[in-house]
Amino acid sequence: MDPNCIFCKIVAGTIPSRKVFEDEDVFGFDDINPVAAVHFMLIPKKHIASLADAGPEDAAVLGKILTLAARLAREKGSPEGFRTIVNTGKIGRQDVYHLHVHIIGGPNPLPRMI
Ligand code: DGP
Repeated sequence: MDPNCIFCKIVAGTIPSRKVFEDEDVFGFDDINPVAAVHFMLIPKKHIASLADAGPEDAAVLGKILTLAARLAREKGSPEGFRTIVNTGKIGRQDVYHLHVHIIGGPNPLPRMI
């Protein structure tokens, strides 16, 4: 845990969040500024600053996050698909430096970004 990291504090429960998932490795919670009807994030509990800082030892938790995404998106109201985004570093416009995967969806098709 990084005591200065807001997502570490969310995992620890010292900052409240709307939790959507938790196990020993992964925490999921709704984004505070949703951009669509469904918008939550999955994060490793371990503090990894960004995707650029993940190493081979983090492959299992990253795989777990990606395989959880579809199940949780379905449960949260996005059964017909969703978008995953991992903003990384300054160029990727990352704001919070604790690796997180955005899962964005809902009942309607999203605007095309790429
Ligand atoms: P980014 O680093 O740009 O990929 O996005 C960070 C996201 O984290 C942004 O969509 C807003 C969200 N966020 C920031 N602070 C909090 C918080 O305290 N609680 C929750 N639930 N979300 C937060």
